[in-house]
Amino acid sequence: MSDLFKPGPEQKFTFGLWTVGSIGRDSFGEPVRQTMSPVDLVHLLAGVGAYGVNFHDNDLVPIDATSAQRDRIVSNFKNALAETGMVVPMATTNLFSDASFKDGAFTSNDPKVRAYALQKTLNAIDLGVELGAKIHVFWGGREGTETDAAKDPLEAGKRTREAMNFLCEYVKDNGYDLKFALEAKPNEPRGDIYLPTTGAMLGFIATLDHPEMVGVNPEVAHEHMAGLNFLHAVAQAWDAGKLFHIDLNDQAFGRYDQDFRFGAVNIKSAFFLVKFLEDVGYQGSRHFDAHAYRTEDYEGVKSFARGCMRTYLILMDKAARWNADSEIQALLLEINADDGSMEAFKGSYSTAKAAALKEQDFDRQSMGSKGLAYERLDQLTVDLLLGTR
Ligand code: GLT
Ligand code: MN
Ligand code: MN
Repeated sequence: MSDLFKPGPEQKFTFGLWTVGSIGRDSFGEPVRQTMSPVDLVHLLAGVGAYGVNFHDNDLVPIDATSAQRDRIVSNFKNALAETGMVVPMATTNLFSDASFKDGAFTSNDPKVRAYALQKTLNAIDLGVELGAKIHVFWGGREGTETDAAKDPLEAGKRTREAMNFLCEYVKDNGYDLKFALEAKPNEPRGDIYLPTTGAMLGFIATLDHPEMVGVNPEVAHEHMAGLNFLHAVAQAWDAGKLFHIDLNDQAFGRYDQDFRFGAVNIKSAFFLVKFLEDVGYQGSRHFDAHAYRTEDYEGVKSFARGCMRTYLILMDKAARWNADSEIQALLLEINADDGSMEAFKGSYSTAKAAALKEQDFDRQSMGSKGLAYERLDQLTVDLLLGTR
């Protein structure tokens, strides 16, 4: 593979322990790969050139570990990080696997489950911070319903808000340098999950006591499952100053939660996403929340991980070419041409401006009949992506 597409620390490419560590279990089939230890996974990731590794509390420390076992596991993991130079930018809490969370964690109707979820998250925050994490992700996979007879959506919202407010205060109380990133998903494993899109999360964050501590972790596959344009969700999050983290993968529209290798399905949307992140200067982790096909052994898992990063780097190169392509840029200039005749109507409101605007004649026919050359622009993009340009 050419050096041009060699990952480096500047891209902050990260993977979850649960991604390369996926043993390929699904609802219809048993595991197809042996479980690898967190320490071995750190070495695998370092070997393929990743920058960092993220984890759920229980990816690293089993849910029933004693505190002596926890300390030994954490110390071995720290050694592996030191040996490989890998870092832990993000940690998260598993609030979905254990049977106690079958009807949700923060939104459960059972106050004991809600309190346990809080306790588990406090411990997971401590664990993440101990290993250097600056972001704590919240993915509420079980926070939803199959029947709305079971849970009151208003109550569920209040419970989630109360939990997030409590956890923000805990972070402040302990002086941690930590922010939260909320990850939306429309469904799976629940019939419907609350706050199903990144846009819904952004609206919810504004209702918290410390909105400045909380942003989003949008995932390609999750917006695509909802039939939405991922780039638009990311742009809205960026505009709001809330793009704290991102989960990159791929997913065919309308399918189950596929979590495929980045760029495996829709190259054009992956391209515009990479171009956006590079153009705006996104500085966070580029986290691949995906896993290898179930057909693969661990060599295939490495190919999967290398592929995620390589595709990102190729698309970065394509984005630079797109920005430097004179024909594309000339078209963009033409599309965005401004003859200055509307200057008087731009900017903020004034009574005089509104009055003048009401007097202005517009040539609707010429506006409506003008061709916009988007067909040419899109084909130039396709040519560029297919390597004929
Ligand atoms: C789970 C989910 C992901 C989340 C992870 C963080 S867990 O794999 O499918 O989208 O990001 O909890
Ligand atoms: Mn997913
Ligand atoms: Mn995710």
